[in-house]
Amino acid sequence: ECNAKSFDFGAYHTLEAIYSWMDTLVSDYPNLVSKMLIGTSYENRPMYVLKFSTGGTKRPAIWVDAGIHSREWVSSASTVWMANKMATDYGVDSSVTSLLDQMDVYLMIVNNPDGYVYTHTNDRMWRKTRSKNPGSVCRGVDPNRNWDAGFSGPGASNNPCSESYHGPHAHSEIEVKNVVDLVRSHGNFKAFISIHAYSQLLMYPYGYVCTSIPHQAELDSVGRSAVQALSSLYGTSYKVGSICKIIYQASGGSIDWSYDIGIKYSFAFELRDTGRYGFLLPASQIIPTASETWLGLKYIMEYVRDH
Ligand code: ING
Ligand code: ZN
Repeated sequence: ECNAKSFDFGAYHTLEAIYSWMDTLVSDYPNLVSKMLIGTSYENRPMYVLKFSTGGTKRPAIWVDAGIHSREWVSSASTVWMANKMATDYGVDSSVTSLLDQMDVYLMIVNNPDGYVYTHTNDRMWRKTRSKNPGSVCRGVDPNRNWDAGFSGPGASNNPCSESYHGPHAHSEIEVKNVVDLVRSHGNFKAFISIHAYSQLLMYPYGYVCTSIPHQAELDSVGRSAVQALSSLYGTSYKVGSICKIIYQASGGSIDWSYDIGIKYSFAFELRDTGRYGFLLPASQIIPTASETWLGLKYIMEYVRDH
């Protein structure tokens, strides 16, 4: 049995351990945190979102997801730490308190639970979902090529055996569809932030084209300030830019979809490192990574609250 105090934030955990820690967080902070079941995965695992709210109905909200790519363990591990940080800071830290007095924050810690389990049991480097592809021996769709934003365009593959297979149609993956339905039915998200690893980047749309978005100047400046806050802790260096210009052209990505449905503050983080350990980032770096990322994320959330 583990409670929030004995949970080791500096270790990587199984899905089961993360899910049971969520229940502890909810029971420790019942007036702040609730657990929403937004659907089930392809292999019928529950998909949970932690909702941080101090009241109201459909307050303006911030969406944060992690673990859409299952091998990017530090993304989910950092988001666990940040969830705990937000819960413990409410009522103590004035910026977290004023944020949660005005807005709701939704944290999805494991967006691809089937893939996450598979990385623990079979293949540490698995990235995609685990759905079956008719007519192919290869399984899985890249859930970050599956959104309805330039779907099946450049930077995605039509080969089911590819790591960047876009799937048979937009939102074919239940893990993507469940998020799309929640975000659309809520209707009041002001920011949509997806957490990946690795490369140390803070990105904004677009990935599906290399042209600039209408809010390029604003998002670039918010991104630069966020990265400045992040770097202030340990000097970790981050680059800021559009997905297409800073990493590669990629169609069907989540933050392009969120931006195109009108969520202006759409960002994606690529956490540590720059390739020395890559996806196999040592557990000793979880808390430092989470702590610095929190400063960048908090900057974005405060900016969104004030604009
Ligand atoms: N990188 C992201 C990927 O899906 C990305 C980069 C982010 C593309 C957002 C499109 C939109 O390829 C990793 N590491 O997964
Ligand atoms: Zn990723």
